Amino acid sequence: MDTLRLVKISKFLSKHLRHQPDRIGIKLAPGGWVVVDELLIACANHQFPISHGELQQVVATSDKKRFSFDATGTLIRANQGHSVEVDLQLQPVVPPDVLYHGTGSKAVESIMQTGLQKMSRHHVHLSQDIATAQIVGARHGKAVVFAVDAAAMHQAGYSFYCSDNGVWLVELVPPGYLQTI
Ligand code: HQG
Repeated sequence: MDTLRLVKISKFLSKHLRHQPDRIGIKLAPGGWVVVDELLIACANHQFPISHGELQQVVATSDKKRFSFDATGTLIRANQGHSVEVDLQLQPVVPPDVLYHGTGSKAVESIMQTGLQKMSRHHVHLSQDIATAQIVGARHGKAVVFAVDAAAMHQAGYSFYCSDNGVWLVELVPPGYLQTI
């Protein structure tokens, strides 16, 4: 499959598994799961037929492991990034001492005042390495990377979650735990 088709399918799946399942008449079960066969029928019914093979290839090759099948391969979900109400059933885990968040330079002042907010997503997204944070930040203009004192936040009682694709998630990062690097 060519890259263009791959990206197109990935975007279509992101849109409907994270943001607008209603648009193609699917419902996310707890955990964000959708029956694969139902998804493929819904896609075909909405002028976007995807073969089972293509779906498997997109899940396997997505640069950020955006989607997962369950153990049986009959269910699929987006690993994170939802804006619709969904309980991903993630378990809180002890975070690494330091995590990183990349943003655009224009947002820095506001973030220093009100902290990192989840905006339209369910959580604030953090990464374990600076390079990833830089790439995420560059999506918003000139990238600025914050170091997050996750150890202190954990100590203070904040819950951290790690999605299937290694993105760290937290409800909020107050300004006191942030430092630009
Ligand atoms: C900023 C992509 C002003 C925040 C990426 C960010 C990631 C504030 C933007 C994933 C703020 C929200 C998530 C405040 C936060 N004042 N700006 N108080 N608090 N912000 O896209 O973290 O392609 O919702 O810094 O690779 O950029 O979707 O979050 O710049 O993994 O798979 O508000 O999305 O992955 O932007 O990106 P986003 P994000 P996917």
